[in-house]
Amino acid sequence: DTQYEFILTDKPADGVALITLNRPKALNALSSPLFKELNAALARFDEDDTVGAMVITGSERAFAAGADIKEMKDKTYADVYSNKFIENWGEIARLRKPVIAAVSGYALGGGCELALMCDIILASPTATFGQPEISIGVIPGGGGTQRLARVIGKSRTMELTLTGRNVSADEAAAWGMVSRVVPPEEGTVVEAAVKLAGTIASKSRIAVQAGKDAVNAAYEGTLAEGLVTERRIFHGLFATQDQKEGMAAFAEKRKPVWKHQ
Ligand code: CO8
Repeated sequence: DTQYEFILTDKPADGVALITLNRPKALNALSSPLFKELNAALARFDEDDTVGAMVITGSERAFAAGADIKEMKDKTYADVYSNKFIENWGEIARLRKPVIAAVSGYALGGGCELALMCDIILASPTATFGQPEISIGVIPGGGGTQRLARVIGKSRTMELTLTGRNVSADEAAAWGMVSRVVPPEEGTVVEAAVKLAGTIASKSRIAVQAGKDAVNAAYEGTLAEGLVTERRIFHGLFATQDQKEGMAAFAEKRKPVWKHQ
């Protein structure tokens, strides 16, 4: 895609958009210009009716080795505070469509946080996660302490945040940080993520969006609030054509034809 300098975009399968972080020499360090392009591409695909799910990946060596330390090193408190540095990097978490992180190699610091902002994380056996910020005199700033604590608990999050040690793909899977490690015989982690995205894209878009909203309610609020939210969204889907079609197709023993409304 000629309109971007630091990412590549593609539509590798029906209903699937793929964004590849492309600063290989810097191990995909997340600079402001890179994130601007990433947000723009994600927003474009979120609006694109031919896309049902998105995949973000990096290179084999690095998903992303963190925010760009060389860009950050001379910034002052006034710079980062008044310019709301990295605030709009969280826009990924507000997209309507599901985003899958396909992680190979280093997912460190902001790279780990970027993966955690996605809805599903698939890991290659080489994936390495960590929040090494403590070793450069700071702490995670893109949700690492918050999202990790919800996903892997306080004790593990404290250990990672306070020591900066890395976690292997298998350990991340055992902790529930990633949905699974893709074994080599299944192909690359990107291929597996594109396949998974294709499966999601083959469902009713409106039901998928509702499912994402409902799961996010579990992640963000209390159980009581979440149960109410889920039931309201479930009830709401009875106003859609896809609920009528999906249930009619089941009763008639045929495949549903989604209208996505
Ligand atoms: N920033 C800038 N450049 C980087 C970064 C980075 N985070 N990581 C790697 N690079 C560059 C290196 O400087 C090097 O460039 P050059 O060839 O010009 O010297 C090139 O990438 C290759 O890296 P290495 O030579 O270091 O490769 P190694 O295989 O020896 O080591 C490591 C790989 C272990 C990943 C190592 O590069 C490393 O430790 N990187 C830094 C990891 C880190 O500390 N990350 C956290 C950064 S702070 C942060 O992310 C704050 C988050 C803010 C919120 C973001 C929300 C999304």
